[in-house]
Amino acid sequence: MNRLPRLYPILDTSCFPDPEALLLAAEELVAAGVTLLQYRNKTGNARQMLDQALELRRRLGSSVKLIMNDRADLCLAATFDGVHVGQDDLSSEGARKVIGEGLWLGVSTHNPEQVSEADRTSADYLAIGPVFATSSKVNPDPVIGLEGVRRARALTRKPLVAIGGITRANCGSVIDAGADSVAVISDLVHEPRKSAEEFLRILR
Ligand code: 3NM
Repeated sequence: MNRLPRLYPILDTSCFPDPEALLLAAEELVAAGVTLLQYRNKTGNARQMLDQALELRRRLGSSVKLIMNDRADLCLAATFDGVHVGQDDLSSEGARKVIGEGLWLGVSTHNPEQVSEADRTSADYLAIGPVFATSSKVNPDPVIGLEGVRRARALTRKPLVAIGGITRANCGSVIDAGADSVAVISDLVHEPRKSAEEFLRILR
């Protein structure tokens, strides 16, 4: 896996009124310079998810890395570049078996024990969070703060993605705490292009 880009936007279907709005946001993010995107759909059925994922791939082309949340099977079916699994999804070993060696595997962690455990897997990168309070996730784990990012940094040499409540106002401090990249949902929803350009300028 190459180095992670500083900004890792997540397109969560619950933030958009319809599939077309999500696709337009994706195109705006790419126009801003985004090169890595996650598709997250916690409510749709598999058929809807695959249709939308295939359309994302078709519209964005192959130069953007696309990561499927949770569903290793749909990652393959949609010709995505990787899958991201949480603590309640398929295990990293299970996901790796489905996607094979070549594709990216990301794993969510929320405390030092989970970081150390995920560090021993074949995951290509680890996510740690929530760094700050977030309303984009149902039943989020306790907030870990910048100290939680520093602690995670000390426990793994894998690329580290910080997530949860990260905005243009606080993203610099998250990178300074040791994260390689910031994953963002809400602060990219309104005016995706302008917001992503600002993130990329701050994190350059
Ligand atoms: N996972 P926002 S926090 C999807 O802690 C997700 O693992 C988290 O959205 C974790 O940028 C989170 O709007 C939500 O806070 C991130």
